[in-house]
Amino acid sequence: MRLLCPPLSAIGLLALVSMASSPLVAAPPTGWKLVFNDEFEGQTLDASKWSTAMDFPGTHGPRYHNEFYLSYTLDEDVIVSDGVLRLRTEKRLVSGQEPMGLFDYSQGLVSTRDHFTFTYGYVEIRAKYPGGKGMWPCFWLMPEDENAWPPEFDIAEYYGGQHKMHHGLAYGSMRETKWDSSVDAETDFINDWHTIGLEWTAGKAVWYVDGVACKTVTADYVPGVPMYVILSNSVGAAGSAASAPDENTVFPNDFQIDYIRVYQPGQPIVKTEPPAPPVKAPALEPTKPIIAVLPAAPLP
Ligand SMILES: [Ca+2]
Repeated sequence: MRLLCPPLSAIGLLALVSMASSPLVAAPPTGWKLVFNDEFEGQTLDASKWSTAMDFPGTHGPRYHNEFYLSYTLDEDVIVSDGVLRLRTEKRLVSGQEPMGLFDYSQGLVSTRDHFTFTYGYVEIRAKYPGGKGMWPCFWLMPEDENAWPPEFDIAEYYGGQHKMHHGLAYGSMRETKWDSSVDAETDFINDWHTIGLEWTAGKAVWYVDGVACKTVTADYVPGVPMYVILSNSVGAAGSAASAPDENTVFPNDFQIDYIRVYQPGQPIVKTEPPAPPVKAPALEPTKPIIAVLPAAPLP
């Protein structure tokens, strides 16, 4: 059952349900069809669905994001076992080739770029996040057109240094990027498994955690372009939103994903333009009242 923003009185009930059973599983909108999924039931990553590197403007290559990160992407940090995708982050000296350089940490990352993109739909993962200062795991969408960023959906981006989950949408332009963001500092994403989803339709996006809508954006800046999925487990640098690791951050650690599923309606979602304003009728020339002037009646 799809749950919308619960009234306060229902939150206690939801908490009881969550404690008493497995995490609530969000369902796609009624009638929507599964168009992409990976249950991670094999022993290796399905190369027909995923790449283990990424690239978009502003990066230094497919295996290193930017100066806000300390981690370099390695294929060996992408592990599939026991029905779960594990994106591992490890503290180790890495001699990078793309770009050249020495890095103090490695990370696992997978991307559907070149394999699967979609415009509008419902995408959901069931996941358990790593915690600790400096950890920066993320479930996000990026535009297929690498020269057209933003948009960017941060469906669930965890700032380990702040103990906060970020749900956000970047829009605007490369020069003037704006963010529509909210933060969840209450839900325990580290010790518990949760379903996290985004329902993305024309002009509207709704973020779900365990089937409960936790953020809604209704705006012209909700994108309508093909986007692809990235799942990553990164290490932040000092000054980043996640901050840098300290001596208490545990390595190695895993961003664990039980599944990813993408659904779309049977009929394509078409963005409809708002109706044109009514044409204002031209003002009529004021007309003079027609007054019949009757001859004065003769006095009796
Ligand atoms: Ca699984």
